[in-house]
Amino acid sequence: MIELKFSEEVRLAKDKGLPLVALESTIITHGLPSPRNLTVARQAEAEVRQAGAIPATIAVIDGHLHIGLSDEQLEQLSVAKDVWKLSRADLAVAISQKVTGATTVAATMIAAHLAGISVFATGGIGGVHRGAESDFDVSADLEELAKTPVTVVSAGAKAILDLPKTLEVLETKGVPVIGYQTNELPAFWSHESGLDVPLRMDSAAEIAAAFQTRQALGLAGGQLVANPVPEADEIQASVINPAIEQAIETAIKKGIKGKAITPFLLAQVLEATEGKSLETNVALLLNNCRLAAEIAKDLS
Ligand code: PSU
Ligand code: MN
Repeated sequence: MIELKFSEEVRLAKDKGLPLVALESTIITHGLPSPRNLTVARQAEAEVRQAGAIPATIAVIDGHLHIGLSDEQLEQLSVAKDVWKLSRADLAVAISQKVTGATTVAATMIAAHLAGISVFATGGIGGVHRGAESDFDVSADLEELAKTPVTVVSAGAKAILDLPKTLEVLETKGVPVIGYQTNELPAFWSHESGLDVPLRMDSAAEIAAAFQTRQALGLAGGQLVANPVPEADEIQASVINPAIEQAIETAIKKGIKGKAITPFLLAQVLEATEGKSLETNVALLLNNCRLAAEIAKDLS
């Protein structure tokens, strides 16, 4: 077995059976600009604690799989260069090659499950990219949701993606997509996608119960919670969509694809909205941290 490096706080929480919430690290290294990334990483942890659970930020540092990072480690990661972006395909390689890597939704789910953590808060999951019918770019996050028993709290899939196709793939893979207090699939920066969310729940307790029932049925995989961005913080779909379309056009012109595409599009949208997309991204992440903590409390 791979040795998991638990932080002191997470180890104590596990010993006492306290509710835990996993947090990813790709958002720190590839999703948000420095130095704001460090502030946000700290805020996300603080939000989980404030809501009564213990945060466990997950990353591979010098080949060690860390479950919970010290503040110094968060700081190091926020300025580190050449950090790998780890999905399911990369996790074992990064550990065996003793490198430093940030975990995406897929890799964070794997690590959380190994660590006995069943709730995870992120911003938006990866999904089916626009144009996937020709380039086949479908995030490994979707397959992971089908395989690994973790409840992932998101603000939907990032609106840079093809949301109808993302929903179809999740349905095919048997992943429950649960709108939290909404019938519409939220679209990350805005609450509006024009798409119906397949399932709806209005309380954290219902989400926790559905997870436990899935386990009791012996069904593999987790669930995706789609928690709309708070209305005060959202960017209207009519404003964000042109910025996204422009960003995608630029990416095509520059030939950007694969692992680089998501960070590139996020950075382009940030520029086009003069930083407003970043504020919205932070607000929805913190909102997801609060809901994840509630679910974790109901599960423990
Ligand atoms: N959501 C954000 N910022 C991010 C990501 C999600 O607000 O940086 C990251 C997540 O780690 C997600 C990854 O798993 O982007 C998806 O990348 P890809 O499309 O290459 O699978
Ligand atoms: Mn991809």
